[in-house]
Amino acid sequence: MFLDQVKVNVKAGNGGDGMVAFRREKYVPDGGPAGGDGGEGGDVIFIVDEGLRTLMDFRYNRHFKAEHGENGMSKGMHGRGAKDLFVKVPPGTIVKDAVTGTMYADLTEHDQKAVIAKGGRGGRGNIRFASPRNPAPEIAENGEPGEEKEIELELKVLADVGLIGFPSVGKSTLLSVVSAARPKIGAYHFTTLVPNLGMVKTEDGRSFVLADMPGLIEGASQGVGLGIEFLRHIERTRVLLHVIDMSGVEGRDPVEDYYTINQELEEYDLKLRERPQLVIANKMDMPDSQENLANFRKALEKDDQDVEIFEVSALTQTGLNTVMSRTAELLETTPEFPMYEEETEKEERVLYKFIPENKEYAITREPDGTWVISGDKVEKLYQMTNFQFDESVMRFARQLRGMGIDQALRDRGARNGDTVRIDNFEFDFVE
Ligand SMILES: Nc1nc2c(ncn2[C@@H]2O[C@H](COP(=O)(O)OP(=O)(O)OP(=O)(O)O)[C@@H](O)[C@H]2O)c(=O)[nH]1
Ligand SMILES: [Mg+2]
Repeated sequence: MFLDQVKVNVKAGNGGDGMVAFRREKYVPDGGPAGGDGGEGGDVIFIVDEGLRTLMDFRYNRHFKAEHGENGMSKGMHGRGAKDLFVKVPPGTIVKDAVTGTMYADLTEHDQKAVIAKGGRGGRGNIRFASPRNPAPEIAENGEPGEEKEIELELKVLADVGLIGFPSVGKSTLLSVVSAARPKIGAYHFTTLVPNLGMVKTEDGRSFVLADMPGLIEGASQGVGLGIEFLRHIERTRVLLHVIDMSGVEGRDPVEDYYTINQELEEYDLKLRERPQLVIANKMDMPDSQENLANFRKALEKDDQDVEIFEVSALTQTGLNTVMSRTAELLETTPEFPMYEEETEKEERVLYKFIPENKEYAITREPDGTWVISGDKVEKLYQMTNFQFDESVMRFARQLRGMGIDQALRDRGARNGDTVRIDNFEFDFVE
C-alpha cells in the first residue's frame, strides 16, 4: 500500500526560563543580579532523505516533539539550547498546515531542510534587566513557547516506471503480482481510473516505483477515454513497460495495438517515444498467444522496430522476474530525464515561511462582564512572564500599557475593579 498523505503533530521545544538570582560572595555585601538566560528550545526540522520513497514511517509515528531549552542558572550561567529534532521525509514531500492549508515547504532534493516548528527563545535572566536605576531587578522572563502545529504531509510520488497499454491488457494484474499494491482488477475496460503505485523489489534487491496507468485508446492524446491527464503521469516516468494482450481475446490485433499506443504517445509528446520502452507480451497462458506473438515478432522485425519483448503471464505469474530485472537495469542507465528537471526548475522551490497574522490583540467581553484580551503577542508576553516576582508582574503591566491595552480598555468602557483576563490569568482593572 502506498500512503501518500498523512497528518502529523509537531511541537518545537520551549525556551528555558530565565533565572532571578543574586551574587552572594564573601566581602561583597550586596551582590548584583546573577540569573542567566534560558537556552533556546529545539526546532523541528524536516530533512529529505533520498533513501525514503514513501510516507509509510509516519503511519505509526505521528507526534514529533523537540526538547525544551535548559533553564537559566545562578552565577550568570545560561541554560543550554536543546538539540533540534530532525525528521526524515522522502523527496517530493509537501508540508502544509493541516488547518489553514498554508504551504510550509516543498522538499525535493536530498538533504534539503525546512524548519517546520521553531523552538522558543530562552527567557532572559535578571542580569539582563539591570540598569542604573534598578541595579538589582527581580525580573526574569519565562522561555518562549515552542511552535506547535498540525501539519499534513503530502507525497508527490514519482513513479520510475509506467505500465501503458490498452484497457484490460493486464496492467493492474501485473502490478499486483510484482508489488504489494492491490489495484482493482476487472474484466471490463477502464477498471483503473487513477494511477496506482507499487514498489517493486527485484530478485537481486534493486527497487523502483511502478505505476499502473488507466488504459489508453486511440485518440487519448486528444482527450479520448481517460486521455490526456494520464499521459501527463506517464510523462514523468523514466522507463515505459508497454503491455500487450497477446491472446487476441478482445478481438484486437497485437501489432495494431503496439502502433496505436506509440502513435498516441508521439502525438502527445515526441519525447515520450525516446523514452526506453520494453514490450510485455502478456496473457501467454492463453491458447492463441504463441502464434500471435510469433506474428508480432515478425511484423516488428520487418518494420525495423528495435524493441525487446518479454513473454509473461501475469495470471500464472511467469516470466516476471526477467522483465523486472531488465527494467531495473534500464533505470540505472537512464538518466533522470531532462524534461522533469526543467520542470522542477520552473516550479518555485522556495521555503514558505509561516507569517502569523500581525494583529496585536483583540478585546472581547464575556456575558459576566469579564474583559478578555487575546492575540498572539499578549498571550506570549503572558506566558513569558514569571509571576513569582512582583517586578516581573509590573513589567508585564508596563508592556500592556505600552501596547495601548489600558487605554483601549478604558475607551471600551472598562471601570475600576472590572475583571480582565489574558489566557488563564485574571486581574482587576485599576484606574
Ligand atoms: N488469461 C490471462 N488473463 C489475464 C492476464 N492478466 C490479466 N488478465 C485478465 O485480464 C482482465 C483485465 O485485467 P486488468 O489487470 O484489470 O487490466 P488493465 O490493463 O489494468 O485494464 P484497465 O485498468 O481497464 O486499463 C482481468 O480479467 C484479468 O484477470 C494473464 O496473464 N492471463
Ligand atoms: Mg487497470
